[in-house]
Amino acid sequence: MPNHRFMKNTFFFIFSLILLVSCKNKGTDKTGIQIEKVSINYFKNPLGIDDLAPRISWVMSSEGRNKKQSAYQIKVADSKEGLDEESSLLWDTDKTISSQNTHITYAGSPLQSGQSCYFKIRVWDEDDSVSDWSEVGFWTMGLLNEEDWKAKWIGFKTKDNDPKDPLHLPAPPYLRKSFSVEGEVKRATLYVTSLGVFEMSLNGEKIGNDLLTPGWSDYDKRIYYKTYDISEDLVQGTNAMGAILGDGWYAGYVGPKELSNPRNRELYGLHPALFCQLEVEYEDGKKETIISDESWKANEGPLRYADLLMGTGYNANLEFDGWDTADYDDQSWANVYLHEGTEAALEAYPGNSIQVYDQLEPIEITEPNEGVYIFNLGQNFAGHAKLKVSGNKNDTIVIRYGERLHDDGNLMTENLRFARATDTYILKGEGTEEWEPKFTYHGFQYVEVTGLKGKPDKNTVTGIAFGSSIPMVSEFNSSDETLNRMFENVIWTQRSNFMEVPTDSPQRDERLGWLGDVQIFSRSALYNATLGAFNAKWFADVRDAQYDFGAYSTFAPRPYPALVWYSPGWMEAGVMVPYNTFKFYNDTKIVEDHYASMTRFMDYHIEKSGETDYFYPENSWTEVNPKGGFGDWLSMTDKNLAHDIMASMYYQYALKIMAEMSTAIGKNEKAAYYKEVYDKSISAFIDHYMDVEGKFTISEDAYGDGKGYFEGEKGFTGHTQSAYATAIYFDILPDTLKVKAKKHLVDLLAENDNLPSSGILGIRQLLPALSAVGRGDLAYQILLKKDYPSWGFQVKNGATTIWERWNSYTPEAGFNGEMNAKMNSFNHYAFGAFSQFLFAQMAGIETKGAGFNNIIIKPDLGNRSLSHVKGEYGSINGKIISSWSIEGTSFSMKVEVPVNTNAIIYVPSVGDTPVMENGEGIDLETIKFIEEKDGYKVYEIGSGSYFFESKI
Ligand code: RAM
Repeated sequence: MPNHRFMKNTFFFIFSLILLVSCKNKGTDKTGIQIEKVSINYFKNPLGIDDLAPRISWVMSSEGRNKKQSAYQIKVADSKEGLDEESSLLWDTDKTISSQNTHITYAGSPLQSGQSCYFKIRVWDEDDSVSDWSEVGFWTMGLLNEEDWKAKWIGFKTKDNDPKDPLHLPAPPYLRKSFSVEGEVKRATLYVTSLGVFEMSLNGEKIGNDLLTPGWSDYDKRIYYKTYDISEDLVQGTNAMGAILGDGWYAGYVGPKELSNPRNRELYGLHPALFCQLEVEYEDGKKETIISDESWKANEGPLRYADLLMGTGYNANLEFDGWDTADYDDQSWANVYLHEGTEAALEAYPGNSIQVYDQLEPIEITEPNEGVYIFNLGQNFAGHAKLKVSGNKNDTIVIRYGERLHDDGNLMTENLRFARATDTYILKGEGTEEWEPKFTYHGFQYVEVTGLKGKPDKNTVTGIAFGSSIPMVSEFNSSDETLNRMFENVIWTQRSNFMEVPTDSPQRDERLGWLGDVQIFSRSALYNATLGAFNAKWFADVRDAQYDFGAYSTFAPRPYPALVWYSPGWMEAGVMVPYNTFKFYNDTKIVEDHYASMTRFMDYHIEKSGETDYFYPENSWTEVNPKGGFGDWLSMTDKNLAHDIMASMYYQYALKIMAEMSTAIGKNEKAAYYKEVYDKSISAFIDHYMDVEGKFTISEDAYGDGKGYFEGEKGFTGHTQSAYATAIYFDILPDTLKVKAKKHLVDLLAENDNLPSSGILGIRQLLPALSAVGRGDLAYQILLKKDYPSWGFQVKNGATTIWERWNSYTPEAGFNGEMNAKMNSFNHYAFGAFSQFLFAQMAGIETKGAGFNNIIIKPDLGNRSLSHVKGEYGSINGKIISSWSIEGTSFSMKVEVPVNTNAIIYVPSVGDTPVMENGEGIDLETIKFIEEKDGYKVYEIGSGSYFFESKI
């Protein structure tokens, strides 16, 4: 036995020494607190924001325990040096007594167009010692006033490439402009947007790392501009700017073929256009503005077409070297035309632009037919393939993409439906040629290449994975390899589908922001990534797509203005996802910005349900299509779960969280109102649908022959896993009924070999609901199954992302023929909603209240079949770790809690066996014992690292 006390003392001595030395080097700090990760509106050093009251947040770290912030000071100035001169400060909070370290709203001098703002922060700790100043952060303001914009909308109309092609695929215009720079440049800022998507270059180099900018919004209502600092890239004398424009979501093919009739494209406008303004500030105070206007020249180029769904065509023989450099002679180029542009509001891009996050090498190359090569990248993802080939002039390489292979080794593309997803490259025949498509993306694991002259190798194709640049902040691993892979699958699925908006799928002609899928996956997604900005951007899309009568549309953005389509369980996302986001970040601005819209939505619900005691009896949703909405979509039950039961519970949950959000922003009357409707709704609902045994019963006759309902011929029931799991998870039942509901849920599972039958409206609820009623053991059993249908079954059958359907593929039925061709994605996050259970219950990391200031760590050990689980979540306050192990009857748990937070720790422990911490009995001076409950000993701790050991 090592002598713990000795080790601890030695450790403590060495540690103090290190601390002493580092404090010495650090100047004034006596707190041991380092300020890390300063951010503005969730971004590090953002450029071109248009928020006049940006919010400042920071994360702190410290080696010590129980470290707290008791006060802060923030200084903001319009130059770095100005931070030390009283007279040039824009804002100085002085020492402000407050423990708040997130979302501190700027309240200094009014911010101006184009202004640069530098800031630094220091804090006082629990002993009133002050820390060192943080590193200096900055942000810049965008162009805030209409008059600031001098640019004009410009474009260049091009023709279709191939008149015989039934698709309309015009050539992306190339635009260019030379301009001169004379004098020392202090700052050069490019503000740019487009109708369609753009890629801009300066002196032959692409500007920035973003792809598919400026992203997708309802272009009739708002259009986002991006800001780039190109101060370092200008040269003295002549410079040149280039722009290539793609159709993107604006003018290209978007969405399912049948929804986008008749032309399936040009949903917002016919031709792409550019709008840009370069502001050059010289050291001598002179300013110059270069804008998009009639003086730009235009041409067609080597990029023959580029479409999100259909792919890209490129003819390298048409390249014009140096077209975007100063020396290029553009005399033969045409003039641009002044595009009609848009009346939409011009706003600073608030989201996370799309960027490359990984590159994948093939793990295998096969040749199923002569000259047809298939590269297996080992991972399903969204992006494109980079090509490295050599050959003769005019050799044509065709690249096709697929998620799976048929049994004969050929690419499976039936599930892409109308998306052609094909890139074509025509060689110029000069040595090794490297090429990447533009303005398109595909969902794939396999790349088929034809047209090669020789045998390819692993360098011929590289997978380029890209998606919205959301900061990834989670880690999960356990002693079960399949579970670890399931989690990886969730991550890849999230990255593939967080593509500007949260989409359902990245491969077929769909890729829409389906609300049902987003709400079910929302908490899982929030554990994995910092989504404050990404979600807030999408909420604007959700508002823009909301119907005047209050309902939220089935997807947002909604590129089909005339389409009236909404569904219970989908539309509640408009309230649920903002709520989840608020809960994760304590971001009340999100609630405030979205509140009027949410109120309108709730008014609509309340009015509709008001006719029937504020719930939905059978057959209440005959006006929607399909009748009842989509229901527990893709469930595996014999009969459909009555849509109205789910509609009622989702509505009730919306009432409940609206009450909570109303309170959070001080609207107490509204909160009371929602609570009152909620209470009425619940009691009427239970009276109607639950018998005394707590069983959901319905009047099946009310649905007649089920005509008009999706798979209505199967008939309806109230008695499904999803129904009970939802009632328990939404916590809408009184305790007596909850116990009964639990029994029904457990019985239904037993009848089904403990395999899930839920569709996408119920699946998130299943495992947490079991945990909530003390059956975490069953939740683990389900989670770890590998039989059909289960997540483990997917992994066993080669899944590297989450499938759309439980039966997307089975060894017996393959891809299910017809069904596959209609709707079958292998990269769909809805069923990935199980993964919130890994963090919230298995690792047990939850927030009490909003924003992970008060943290709960309550691991559910389930059936104890796992010997190890580790969950890590990078919260807005810093990293939270819960990592536990079981060895026989010994349990240990490593916990890390960030500075300025508290945590309630539930240590599993039997009877009166002692709990140890760091090898010793609990030090009750720093760790507060709270209670013993349900097999846990409960403690309250402050920040720091802890190591608990107990007997279980
Ligand atoms: C499918 C989408 C989505 C689902 C809707 C009802 O086409 O992929 O997952 O929400 O239908």
